[in-house]
This record gives sequence, C-alpha cells and structure tokens, in this order.
Amino acid sequence: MTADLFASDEMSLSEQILPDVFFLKEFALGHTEQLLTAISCIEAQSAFRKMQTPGGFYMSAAITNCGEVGWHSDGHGYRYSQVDPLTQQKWPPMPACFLQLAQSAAQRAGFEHFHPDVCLINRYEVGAKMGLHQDKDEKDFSQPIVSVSLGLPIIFQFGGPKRNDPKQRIQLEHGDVIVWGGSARRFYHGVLTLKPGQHDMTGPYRYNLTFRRAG
Ligand code: MD3
Ligand code: FE
Repeated sequence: MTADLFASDEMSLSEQILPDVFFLKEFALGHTEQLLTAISCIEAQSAFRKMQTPGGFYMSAAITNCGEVGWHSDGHGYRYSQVDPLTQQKWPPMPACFLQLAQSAAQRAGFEHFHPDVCLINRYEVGAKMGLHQDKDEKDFSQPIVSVSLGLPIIFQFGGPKRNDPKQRIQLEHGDVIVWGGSARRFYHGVLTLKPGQHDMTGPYRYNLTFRRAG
C-alpha cells in the first residue's frame, strides 16, 4: 500500500462523512483563543445584530462579518455587500489567523485553492437555532464552505439537495471544523436549539464561523 492510499483511507474512515463533506474533529482546537480574540476586535467595529428576514421575522442567531464583503438581510432579501449597513463603513478585514485556518482546513479536505472573501460569524444564545436552509447567495458553487464551531455544543442536521431528503445529525463542539464542497454545497442544513450552558472560553454562547467565496 502506498503512503497516499493509506492517507486517503484514513481520511474516509475518520473524517469523510459523505462524498463531499469532511468533518475535521477538533481541527481548530489549538487556535481557539486567537480566533475568539479576533472575534472581539471584529464585533467592536461591526457589532453582532439580529437580522430581519424577507418574511419580516428576526433570526434568532446574531451575525456579523469580516472580509471584503459581508452577508446580511434588509427585509427585502439576502445579499452580500461591501459596506456594513449599520456603520456605513467597510466590514472589518479578515484576520490572518482566520484565513490561515480556513485554507489549511480546505487543503486537508482536498481543496487546494480556496480563497474566501468573507467570513460570516453567527452567535447563538440559549434558545437560538437556524432552520433548515440552503446556502445559495454565492456565485461560485465549486468553492467549498469551511465552518468552524466555537463554544457551547449544538446539534447540527443536514440532508441532501431536496428539503425532505433524509437527514443526519451530528453534535458540533468547540474546535470542530467541517468542509462542504462539490455536491454537498447545495445540501439543506440547519442547527437545533442551543441548550443552556457555560463554556470556559465563550460563556453562554456558541459561535460559528463560515468562510465562503461570495464573489
Ligand atoms: C452545508 N450556519 O451560516 S455551519 C450558515 O452552525 C449556517 O451556524 C450553521 O448554516 C451554523 O449558513 C451551520 C455548517 C454549514 C455551513 C454551510 C453549509 C453547513 C453547510 C453550506 C452547504 C452545506
Ligand atoms: Fe447555511
């Protein structure tokens, strides 16, 4: 058996949970303090806010962004824009530690040329959830999405390209990273309600970073 074959074998056993989904358990563990410090800097400039959906409701997770563009909703629709509507300034730049982590996770999953231009940061408080949805506001579906979980655990659920495809559930914990590429880019997914708890590094919250190529 060649070294390469062995490596991909090991990957399929421990990390590849579907053809284009790579679960990198605790991949970010050594970087969480740096990531959380960077989140504090970002939110000092572009605060977390709960967004109104086009249907007129409020999302229960609070969001902010860093990078060349940011994702938000204004009640008319979801979009990426270069300016934070709250500050009328550019979104904070993506910190080097964010980009490095996203690229090394993507590379580990086989995506050699991932160049994210945005990191959406979701903050969940007790009772917050995210209903089943598809991510389809990006232009290039050949680029993966890298997601990083920090703080309290939550149950993540994902299905297939159709809303009622069968679903799997996995618990996402502090430091876990998932890379979604290829066919999985269009899969329905969401998270269940955050349960009360206290995390040593994030207190009552769970944070999720999603790195994307929007433009
Ligand atoms: C599967 N966030 O921000 S991250 C989102 O935990 C979002 O905050 C969730 O869904 C969270 O849009 C889930 C995991 C994730 C992110 C993007 C995906 C799974 C995905 C895109 C396609 C398929
Ligand atoms: Fe999503």
